[in-house]
Amino acid sequence: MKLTEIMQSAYGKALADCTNEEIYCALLHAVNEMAAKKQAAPAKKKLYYISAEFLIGKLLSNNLINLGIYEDVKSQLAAAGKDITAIEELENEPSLGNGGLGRLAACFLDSIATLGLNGDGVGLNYHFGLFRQVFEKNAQTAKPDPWITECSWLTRTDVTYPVKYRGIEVTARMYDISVTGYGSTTNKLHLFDVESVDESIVKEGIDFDKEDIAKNLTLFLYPDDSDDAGRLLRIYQQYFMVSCAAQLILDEAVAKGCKLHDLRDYAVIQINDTHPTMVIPELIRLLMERGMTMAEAIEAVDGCCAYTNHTILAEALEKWPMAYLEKAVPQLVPIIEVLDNRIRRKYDDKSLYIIDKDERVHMAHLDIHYCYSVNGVASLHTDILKENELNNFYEIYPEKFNNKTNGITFRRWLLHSNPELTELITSLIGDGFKKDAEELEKLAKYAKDPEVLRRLLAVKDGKKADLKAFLQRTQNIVINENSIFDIQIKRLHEYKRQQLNALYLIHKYLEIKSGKKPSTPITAIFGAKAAPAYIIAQDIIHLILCLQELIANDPEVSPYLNVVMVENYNVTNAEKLIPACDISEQISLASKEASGTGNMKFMLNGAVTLGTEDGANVEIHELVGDDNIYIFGDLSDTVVKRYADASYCAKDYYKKNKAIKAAVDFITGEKLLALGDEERLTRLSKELIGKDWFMTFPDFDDYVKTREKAYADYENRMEWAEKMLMNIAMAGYFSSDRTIAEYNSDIWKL
Ligand code: 26V
Repeated sequence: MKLTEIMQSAYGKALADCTNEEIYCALLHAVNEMAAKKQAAPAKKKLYYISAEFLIGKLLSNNLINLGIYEDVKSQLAAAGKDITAIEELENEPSLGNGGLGRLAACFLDSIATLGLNGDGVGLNYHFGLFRQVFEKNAQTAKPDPWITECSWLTRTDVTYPVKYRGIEVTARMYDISVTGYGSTTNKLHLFDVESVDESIVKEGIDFDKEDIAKNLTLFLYPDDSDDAGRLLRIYQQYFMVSCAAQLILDEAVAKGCKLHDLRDYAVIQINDTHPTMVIPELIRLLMERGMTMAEAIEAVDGCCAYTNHTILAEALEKWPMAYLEKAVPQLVPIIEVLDNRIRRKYDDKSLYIIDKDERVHMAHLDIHYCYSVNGVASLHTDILKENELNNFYEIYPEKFNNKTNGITFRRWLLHSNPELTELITSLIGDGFKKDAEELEKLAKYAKDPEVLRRLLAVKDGKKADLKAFLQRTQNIVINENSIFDIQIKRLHEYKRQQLNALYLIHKYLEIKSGKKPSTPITAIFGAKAAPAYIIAQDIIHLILCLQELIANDPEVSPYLNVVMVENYNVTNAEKLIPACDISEQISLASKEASGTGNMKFMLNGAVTLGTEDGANVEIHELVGDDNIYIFGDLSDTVVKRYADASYCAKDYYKKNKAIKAAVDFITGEKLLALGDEERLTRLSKELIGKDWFMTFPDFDDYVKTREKAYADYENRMEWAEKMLMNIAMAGYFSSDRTIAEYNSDIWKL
């Protein structure tokens, strides 16, 4: 790629005279052209990864890296006095996902393309991604986050489909984003949009008219589903997505000679969580439109679909009232009834039915009965599905259940976000690990090499200084780069237990006040968005922001402890935070976090995990061994039992444990009340003492003890560096290339 020529022909100017905006736009087009040339010839069988979320993050540098031209472009820009990072910053992040599930889908697309597999993503072209978080008066407010600009990675295609609802029909158009594989072929992410969408109906904040489907269908990711109109809109969105996907799948299959009875030889559909579940009845409906009987259509769809479960939390499992489906998509209702009747005729057990006694459709049940594969996302999670949550289904379909431990793409989470560490690794073991991540294990032989360990610490120090500069520049926050960076970044949810971290920080604050000072200062960093309707989650953010203010203004404490809540946590921030981390907080209540993927990103960047035996932490623990991780807390069996016999009483712990009582009382003590909102702080304190549904108190003492041990160990820099190195060396297993290779060999068989 010759940038001078590209700019000359695009703008008739020398590269040095072009604005960063012009360069960004020209690079985008050049990358798209290069990517298009790498499209593979269509193969017979194709994977369709359908997902309501693809949290792809910024694309420019990712694509430059995958096309193998990042360094070249960077130096051509530098020669003309241009800084590639300034150009990268012009790109809006497409936040088309809520968190782990959407980010996983993005990592998977990267690996599917990298492995040269014939598979595309299918989703929705939300005009506003997840809300932009702004802190006002120590509380979260939500603003719309538009991302589509004139110069966009989206390419408008000629593909359009009609989508019918009760009373209205809309036209869908397909937009494509190229997915570049690392040194490999290019695939596609197909995002469907409604032609009649109207951004002008967005009112205050993220409020909009939820009734006007033709105008609002693709405006927002996951609109607030706390009211009926919101939930109904979600059904309209899901049906729009799967109807488009199903029409695309059938068209592409027929174009390749498929006779429809043999659909399974042409298409495999991965259903990412239950959001795309309606693709099953929709495919059946479309096949009937094309002349099949219902029995034939059900038979044809059999063997096409596979389902991934991403949570055991009951409140997160979708159950749509039949009345809603009647209102929005009546054409699916008779099909779902037939699918349910087939199950009722076969089994007595009501817990297996698709439609329950309250006339609600259990989307996960539909998936499990009519998919040929059901997978969990980490080994503990899959075991819990099999033994507890979905045990009745496992008994009848043991052959369907399988585990696919999640993974992350090393191109974004190492090569792009941490080039300094990438270079160090390459200088030691060569660059084979970029394609075969397990080669990282070769690093283990340097575990006792003081020179290597010193270089590793120097890389970490550099990334900490980078983060400091980033936070100062973008958020006006100043942190001490010589402190321990202890980081918890993820969606705010009670089960993830940011409140446990906050209780520790109060405990530490009280200790420092009483004269017990840490040897090395600590910076506790949070990043988290809370669903706008999730009140307690908002209260926890409020508590953390109040603690941040209290400590920042206390000269007795702030030299030793600081709390920082990063505003608007997103993929772009994560890319800066993760490489700078010393201690990775993965403290969910055991059994509740299906996998986690942040834990893997931190490990890969040489952070040491402080965590519970939950999700993929269990597998990290197995890989690195006891010496290179800090594990605390009750095991999932204990937790599951405690829920089953309802034996947990938070108040007993509060009364008996002085440290817990002191920390909880502090929430409603005069210091925080002087800064914060009494209603919020009181509600949170009551919730903890009266309920503590995610059992922070039973794990509190062990958490404090283990966190102190980690801080004490940090003092021995060489021993700590060895832990860092061993984490990096064992991270290869968590490459999404490995995960995708497993999906392909066990499920897709492309
Ligand atoms: C959704 C909801 C929505 C309603 C209120 C409560 C609630 C709780 C959790 C969820 C999450 C649903 C699915 C999800 O995002 N799962 C995440 O998937 C990641 C990728 O597999 C995995 O790493 C995370 O552990 C898992 O939480």
